[in-house]
Amino acid sequence: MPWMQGYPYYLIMGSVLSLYLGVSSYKYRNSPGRRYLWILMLIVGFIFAATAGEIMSSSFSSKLWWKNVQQIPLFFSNLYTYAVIKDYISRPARGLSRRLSFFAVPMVADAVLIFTDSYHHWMRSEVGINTVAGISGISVKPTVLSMIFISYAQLFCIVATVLLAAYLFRAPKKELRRNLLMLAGLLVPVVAVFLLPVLKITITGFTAFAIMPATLAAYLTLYRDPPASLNPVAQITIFENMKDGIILTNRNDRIIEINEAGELMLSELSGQSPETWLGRSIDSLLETHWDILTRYMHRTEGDFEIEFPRRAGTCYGVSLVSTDRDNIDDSGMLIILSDHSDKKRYERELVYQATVDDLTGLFNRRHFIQMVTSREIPEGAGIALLLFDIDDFKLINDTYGHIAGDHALITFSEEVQRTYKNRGICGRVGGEEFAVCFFASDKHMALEEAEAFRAKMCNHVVTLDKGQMIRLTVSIGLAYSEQSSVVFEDLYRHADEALYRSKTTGKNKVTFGEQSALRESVKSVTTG
Ligand code: GH3
Ligand code: MG
Ligand code: MG
Repeated sequence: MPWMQGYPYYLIMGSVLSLYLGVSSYKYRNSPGRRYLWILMLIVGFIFAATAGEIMSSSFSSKLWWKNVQQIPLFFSNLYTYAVIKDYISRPARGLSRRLSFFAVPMVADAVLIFTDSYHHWMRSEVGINTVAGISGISVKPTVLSMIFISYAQLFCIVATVLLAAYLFRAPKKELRRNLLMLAGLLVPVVAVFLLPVLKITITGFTAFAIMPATLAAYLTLYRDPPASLNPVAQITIFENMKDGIILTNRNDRIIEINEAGELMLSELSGQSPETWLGRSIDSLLETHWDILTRYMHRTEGDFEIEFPRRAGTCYGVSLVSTDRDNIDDSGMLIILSDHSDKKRYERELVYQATVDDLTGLFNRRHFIQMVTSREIPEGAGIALLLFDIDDFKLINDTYGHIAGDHALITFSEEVQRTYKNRGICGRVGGEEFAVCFFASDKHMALEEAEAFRAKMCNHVVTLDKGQMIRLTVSIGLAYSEQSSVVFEDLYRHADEALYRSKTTGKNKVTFGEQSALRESVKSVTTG
């Protein structure tokens, strides 16, 4: 048989291939379901190598030495076939490695007995040379003890086959093809054990070739079949269950990957709901969202937020990541959408709480000051600050109760708010003290405005809870400045001093506060 002349080389090729597969699958040694395959492949590699050594050696003693060496991986190949299958079908297989070391004890004993056989002959009753088709290897007649050891080892391979066959029925349907492939691979060495003697195939090292299909099938199914490989399975599960929408586009802006959340969010964004967005162009969707479109088209990476004019309160966070940073022109984009609506609502709530007085709805003192100091004074105008305090408010509380007092403060504040809605900034700066800031062309205008406000407020009727109607008067301190560089604290101090003067000089009046003109005050007619 001419093809037989290359036999040792086939063995060496088999060895190199198995060793390569073993080394390349070493990196998965910690993944459940794949922890033992790399060992099995290295073992098969050693079987091939030792067989090649046996055939290629010329002396009987070195042939015998290689033969003995070959027995060790041969025995362990059965044990690790079992380990691979057990780990694959019942991951994580707890305590498996401890069980394996226990199962390996007889195999170690077997190897020791084989190596020392020339002294005791417990394992082999006859040792000779067998030459078939020009291939000469060691032939042995095993003793009963040796047969027991061999059967013990082969039992693991048979158990693995049975376990895998039983697993076929409970495994997910989508795994059927690869499980069948693996089972077919496994059946080769199992059947070969029984078939080779029947067919009288006695070529040395043939068993190594019988194990090869099993390891190749396992390699192909566990490492090369993408749905079978653990990492992609985990990735798909994570991908599909993510709350964030993940959308991947290619260089032609077509959606090539999208998860379920992504489908929903794109429909929400666009107002269209196709069966799937997969394969569709992203352009038409983004036309209605220029903020995303411009960044997307320029492949600009970054995070930003978009709000929906159509649905108040809905806010999405958008992250854009280029899929090929080195070659932007040919790059697709990864778009990650996250629903920020709750976060946004919470933020607004916090901002509201931090800036608005919860009783009256006016700005609180801190925010009022912040708003006033950040405001630019327009050309040709000055800034006026009204500080006012309700007169004898304690009396309201004492007469009608604190709740009625609160109610009075609320309705009073609504009137202030209404009066300065589009022309001033209003704040509650103390218990029953308020401030209004507005622009006026000169101090006389400001004074007129303050006086008009005082008059308005004392004419305003506050209706209390139980129907009682009262009028409140206010004492006002006014400060005015035309200098854009005016320091707010100075303005406030002048207004406060003026308010104090209003209070101490009869209440229900406006006093103009200015260093040079502190004495200037406007006496008003007391009403109410
Ligand atoms: P004056 O004309 O000198 O300003 O007299 P007044 O009674 O208004 O002044 P005073 O500062 O002595 O009293 C202010 C009162 O305002 C005392 C306090 O109980 C009341 N007050 C402050 N904040 C609130 C509030 O939020 N609700 C109610 N109901 N009363 C308040
Ligand atoms: Mg008061
Ligand atoms: Mg007061």
